[in-house]
Amino acid sequence: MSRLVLVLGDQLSQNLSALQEADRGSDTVVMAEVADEASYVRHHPRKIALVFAAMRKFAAALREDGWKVAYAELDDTDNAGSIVGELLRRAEQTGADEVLATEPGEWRLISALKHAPLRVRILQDTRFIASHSDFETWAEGRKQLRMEYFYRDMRRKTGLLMEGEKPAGDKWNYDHDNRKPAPDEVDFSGPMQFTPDEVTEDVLELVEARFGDHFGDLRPFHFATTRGEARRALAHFIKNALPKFGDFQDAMLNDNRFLYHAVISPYLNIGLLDPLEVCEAAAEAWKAGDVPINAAEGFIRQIIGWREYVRGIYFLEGPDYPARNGLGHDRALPALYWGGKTDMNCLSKAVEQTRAEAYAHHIQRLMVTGNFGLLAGVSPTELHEWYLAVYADAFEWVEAPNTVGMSQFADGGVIASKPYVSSGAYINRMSDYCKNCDYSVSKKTGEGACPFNLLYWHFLDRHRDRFEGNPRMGNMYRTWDRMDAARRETVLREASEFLDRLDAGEQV
Ligand code: FAD
Ligand code: DLZ
Ligand code: SF4
Repeated sequence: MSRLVLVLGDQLSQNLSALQEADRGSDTVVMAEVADEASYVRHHPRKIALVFAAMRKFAAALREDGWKVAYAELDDTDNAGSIVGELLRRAEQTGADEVLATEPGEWRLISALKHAPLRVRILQDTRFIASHSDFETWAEGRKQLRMEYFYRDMRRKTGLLMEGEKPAGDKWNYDHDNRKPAPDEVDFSGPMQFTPDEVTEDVLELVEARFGDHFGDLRPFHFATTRGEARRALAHFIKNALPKFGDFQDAMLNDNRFLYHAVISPYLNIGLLDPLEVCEAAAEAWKAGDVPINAAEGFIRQIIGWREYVRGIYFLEGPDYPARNGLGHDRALPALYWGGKTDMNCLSKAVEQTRAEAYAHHIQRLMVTGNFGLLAGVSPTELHEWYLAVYADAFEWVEAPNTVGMSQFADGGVIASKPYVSSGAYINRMSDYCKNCDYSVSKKTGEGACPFNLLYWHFLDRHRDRFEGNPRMGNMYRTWDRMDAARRETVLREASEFLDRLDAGEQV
């Protein structure tokens, strides 16, 4: 009997476990652009276009390699509209009696496959360095699941930046050197851009017609859509930006959307690049003397550390994780996240570039849009859906732990040991946003005071019971308590008034 081999839109890797297990002589690969996947959140049009264009080219490459591929385009009249529907349709057409699938990166789809009226064999996704059982073994018996210790194990396991048993340069982590404020000039022209070919153009027209009303600019579309292109984009980054990646990793600029960032997460997450090949390229550049250790280590840590760690947490914590709301936040997502006008320049810039690029770098996501959501008490579920929709690299296994856990502390502290909150001072130190803002970052209260300054204390005050005993937050509470009572009252009143205006839909 023949089998079906499911390849999802974020499983575009030749070494996918389902493909390795299959027989190209007798099995049929099933790939499908389906309405269900394209609309479970209102994805940024550029994300949909990236996934569809890369899927079409991957299917063509598989056919060239001798695979039979049953591919459904979104507009095919008999398209069943869902992954399981497509599998059923293809099973009927081919007479296949089993489906081979690599585990999807989202509980929703795993459950759909498990409940499908078909025999589905779900295989491990071996494109990660840590398997589920590796992560469970590491997590077992630990009171706190801190990324740093997991990361050291991943360094030992991969041998990356290791000198025998010791870390290169005798230090595991060079983060201390990686917090330089924004530079005056950036000598990197940004990620490599690719001109759409005919296949991509067809997809762009389809996406324009079907999803043109979603938040986000579809064009210009310059993403890599094949493995070959993604490898060129990686090489371009390693040569031209990695040397300064570490220094300016946390910086933000009004007029530069990418600084020295790689912008390879979409390619890693849909399978065009392999995490180990990416890290090996960075380690080689360090060995060749082209890249300083703080840059190579900082970059590799993001991938074998953070990326693997958040995946481990997502699968360890279970299907309820994305819906957690440990701080009981329930404010509706403000319209400014969808491009509504705001006088806060940092938010305006972060959202504007999200619309234009389907990309913002980590500190923009964490310390601008995330920080504001947390300080303002926005529902973490609404924020989670927003992040999942608007970024080209957003897939639930990686997005939810970053949003619900790291950014919103809604998982009760599984990921973060304290909430990532800051006043305007941090944003001012790391960016030039405040120079172009209607608010004044140096004003703590009164007309024109930076809203982050007000909301920061409002957050700490309203969550005093939860955080006062946190050893990393004691100083903050002591500073708050040293302020005179009238000042504290003014801060809290002005913060409440600001939140009332936000709720009323006024421009803030
Ligand atoms: P670089 O800064 O150049 O880093 C290199 C690579 O490291 C990235 O490509 C990425 O693969 C990896 N990486 C870095 N930080 C993380 C992290 N915290 N978790 C996982 N991988 C990381 N990343 C996603 O890939 N998808 C998401 O949906 C996503 N959602 C996020 C939501 C929030 C609220 C926050 C705070 C972070 C989120 N991140 C997400 C992590 C991070 O912001 C992005 O990986 C990074 O901005 C991607 O851009 P880059 O390729 O230029 O990264
Ligand atoms: C993100 C996405 C989109 C927009 N469309 C499709 C699709 O039509 N077909 C498909 O197989 N995959 C798509 N994807 C990726 C899936 O949503 C992804 O596999 C799951 O969210 C699990 O990570
Ligand atoms: Fe953002 Fe406040 Fe700076 Fe304005 S002053 S850019 S609101 S941090």
